[in-house]
Amino acid sequence: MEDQAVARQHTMLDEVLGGLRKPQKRIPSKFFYDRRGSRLFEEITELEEYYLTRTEISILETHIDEIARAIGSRAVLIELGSGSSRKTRLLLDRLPSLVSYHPVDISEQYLEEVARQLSVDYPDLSIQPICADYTSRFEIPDSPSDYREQVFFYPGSTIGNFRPGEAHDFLKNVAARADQEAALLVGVDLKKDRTILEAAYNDENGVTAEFNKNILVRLNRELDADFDPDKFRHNAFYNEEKGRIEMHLVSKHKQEVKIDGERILFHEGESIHTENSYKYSVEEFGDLVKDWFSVEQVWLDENRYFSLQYLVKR
Ligand code: AVJ
Repeated sequence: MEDQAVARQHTMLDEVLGGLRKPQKRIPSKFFYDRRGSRLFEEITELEEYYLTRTEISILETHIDEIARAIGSRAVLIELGSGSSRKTRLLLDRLPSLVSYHPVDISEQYLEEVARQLSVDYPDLSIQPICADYTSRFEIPDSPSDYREQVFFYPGSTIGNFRPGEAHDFLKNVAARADQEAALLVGVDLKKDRTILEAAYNDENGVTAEFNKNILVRLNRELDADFDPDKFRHNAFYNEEKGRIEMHLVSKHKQEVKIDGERILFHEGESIHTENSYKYSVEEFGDLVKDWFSVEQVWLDENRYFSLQYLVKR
């Protein structure tokens, strides 16, 4: 293993053990995205119940002219958590003068694979993938000198994974690293009826349950743990007071698990909190960003389920 990979694994072990020693056990949701996790997430985005992806794509398609105009010519596009880059293709198709595209993602193999395919499909575009955990320090690459503006693309409502205070810090961090003039095109899932929200995280086919449990499979492989995923049950619900979907893995029995030699005890019914997915009103999100960005434009679908927002650095 290369030094960098070893260092990454150390932080992963520290972060996982740190979380599992807490009274409310937790595992950071960014660890969902190993190869299988990324594939399972792609499967989630195709589910009938999971309205987020298709709604965001329809907003992008409907308003692509206005969005392309907002981004303008000769931009550098930096995508945070690029995954399949599927939505980005809609932008790339409309932005022929783009100077470069930098997909940033934590999942190395997947990132390389996606970047390779993109360079086949967009032979004239300079594509420079960056394998990084953009939630910690991430370096914005040097851009060629002839670009006009940096535009960060952060779709999918992934910003909902942060608690509001963390989201505030994250936005500060992006603004601090960006040029004087920079923009952020961000997808934000909106507050709505809880039955719609809860269905999106409890699909009939159990793909989300599989995605949730895959984090344990990953810990077994990468951190020498001995979880039995069948001894945990998927639980996702809307916490209305906090305005977030919570995902948990609930221990079906009293049990003991070992990770890197350390014993972790579970009572029957005790859970590991694996994800938060915050939902905002348009107004709440405007409040969240206002120290660093001003909201220039907000595009919504007809049901007002989801928003795509164009923020400019203040
Ligand atoms: C990729 C973080 C936006 O919170 O909806 C999907 C991840 N988790 N189903 C979300 C997820 C369970 C997703 N984000």
